Amino acid sequence: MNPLPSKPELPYRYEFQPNELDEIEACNEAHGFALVKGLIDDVTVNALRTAVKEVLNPKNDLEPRASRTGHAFVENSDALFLLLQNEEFLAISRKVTHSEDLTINRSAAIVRNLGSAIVSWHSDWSGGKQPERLGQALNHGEWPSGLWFYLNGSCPKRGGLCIMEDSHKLGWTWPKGYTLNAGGTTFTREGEEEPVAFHEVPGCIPLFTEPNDLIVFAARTYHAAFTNQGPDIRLSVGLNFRPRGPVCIEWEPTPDAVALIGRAPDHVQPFLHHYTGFSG
Ligand SMILES: O=C(O)CCC(=O)C(=O)O
Ligand SMILES: [Fe+2]
Repeated sequence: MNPLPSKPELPYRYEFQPNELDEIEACNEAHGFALVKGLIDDVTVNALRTAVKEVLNPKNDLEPRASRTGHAFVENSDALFLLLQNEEFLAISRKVTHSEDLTINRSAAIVRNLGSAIVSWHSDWSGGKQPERLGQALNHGEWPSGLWFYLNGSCPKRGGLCIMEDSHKLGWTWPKGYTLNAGGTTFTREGEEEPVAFHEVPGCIPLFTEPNDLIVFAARTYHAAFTNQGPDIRLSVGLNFRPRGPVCIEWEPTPDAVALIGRAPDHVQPFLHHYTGFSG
């Protein structure tokens, strides 16, 4: 088996301190991603880890190789409210969403057991066509789809994330000479039959982060994830925003969203104007 990729040396800086707002935004615009070091403290990391485990794996019965995803995670765990008190996180979110006033767009958490299947290359963006489901409507805009914390740290061995550099740009195509198979899991090189691993195509950047770091990627950026080789169940949580206001077309909030709006504390309320929740 080919070795897993190590941290790449890139000709540009993509790791930033939380106060480097202009640089974070410029890197995300130029290359489709940026990493922010040490954004949340260990107390928040532990609160988020506990929340992800309690909501998605409360009986600790996740099957080997299995994954579980919880959508509208903010409705199931008040731990996400901590992020809405983190002024640095909010400043970054405002900057990359291009808006002073934010509405929570969507949130999610994922657990991936050892041996989890890879996540094939995909872009979350579903703009360009009239949305038929709320999930499509929430992925319609140009605001970054990824504001993620990988709570064990991200690296290939631990099932971490990788992104395709520059793939957020209009007209971007897979590198010449490479063909992606139908499942999006491997490539073949022109003139060769032997498949190469999904991450061996030029432009793949495996992300190496600590649990306190934020991963930002742009709306259209292609991304994928490695199988988790442990030692721990992978825990991740993501939250993104849109400029304050309704999603691209009128959409009734789900009952769970209405309930959240009814009970959320004052500091969370501004982020719930026009919040819809998630219904698939
Ligand atoms: O689990 C991951 O690392 C990526 C998940 C993802 O891209 C998605 O759910 O859209
Ligand atoms: Fe995705």
